[in-house]
Amino acid sequence: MPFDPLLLAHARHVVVFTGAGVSAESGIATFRDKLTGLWERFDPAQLASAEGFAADQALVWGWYEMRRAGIAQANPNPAHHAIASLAARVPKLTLVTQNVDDLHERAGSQDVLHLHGRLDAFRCYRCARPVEALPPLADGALEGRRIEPPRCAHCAGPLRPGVVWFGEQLPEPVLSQACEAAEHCDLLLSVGTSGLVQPAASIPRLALAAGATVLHINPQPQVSGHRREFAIAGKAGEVLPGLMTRGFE
Ligand code: BV8
Ligand code: ZN
Repeated sequence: MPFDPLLLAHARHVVVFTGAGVSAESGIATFRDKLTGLWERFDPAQLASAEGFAADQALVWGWYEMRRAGIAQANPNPAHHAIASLAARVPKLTLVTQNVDDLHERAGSQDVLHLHGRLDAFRCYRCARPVEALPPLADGALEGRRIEPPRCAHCAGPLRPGVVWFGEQLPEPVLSQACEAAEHCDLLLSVGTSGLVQPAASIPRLALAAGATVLHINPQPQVSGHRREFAIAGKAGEVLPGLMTRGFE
């Protein structure tokens, strides 16, 4: 039985849970896409870790600066805009993202719960002091090269991106707020995620177990066969605008 878009109009509380796929049509590579250039021989999980950073700070900092430069050049796509407009159409919407870009915010979404932190925040790797002013992007960052991380003004330790690396705990109260929303919503839209990274990937299952309807939007959706779990195979930037139209006819 297909998903009934009118569930959107009748929803009391919608959770939108996004992954890298929601930014794919903005030109941001997903984690499923093979790494290129200097990083070709690495798995993202190796680079996105404290061990990876400690092993080669310039390689990892250069990778994040290339991504930061790419995000700065990217624009929100119709999926980000559809999600931002949905917030005005339902009584309550909680947006939970695994993404470290600011494209949801640039599309107008507010109070975005970033489970894995944000790439536009930096702190000292050694003393953890947050850095207020973002360091300017180094020349050649977009092309991708090794870049020595700037130093902390307080302890001269290297700066690190404000993202959650593999092996690091997810931020609180963000994670608890996301779980709370999943357990109290009546509809969860899971958009552009492979569902491989824990504990974030458990959010849709929490909603399903608590009685919500879950809809996956993904070119290659995976569903468990649960009677309240649905999928629409397609690109988020194409499916979401249509869903918004049909959902509020
Ligand atoms: C923790 C920030 C413990 C950094 C990220 C074995 C089993 C289970 C778990 C583990 C395990 N071994 C280790 C773990 C734990 C580990 C983990 O889950 N590993 C995985 C790889 C097995 N998790 C952790 O380490 C977490 N921390 O567990 O801490 C702990 C506990 C107590 C005390 C101390 C420690 C931390 C995980 C966070 C890692 N950081 N990001 C950075 O960005 O550099 S994760 C990063 O990868 C992203 O944030 C995202 O979450 C994930 C990628 O997932 P997706 O977003 O889904 O993207 P992906 O590319 O995978 O998929 C894209 C999807 O989009 C695809 O399905 C595609 O079909 C679809 N798509 C493509 N185009 C479109 C589209 N969809 C729609 N429209 C399109 N146009
Ligand atoms: Zn410091």
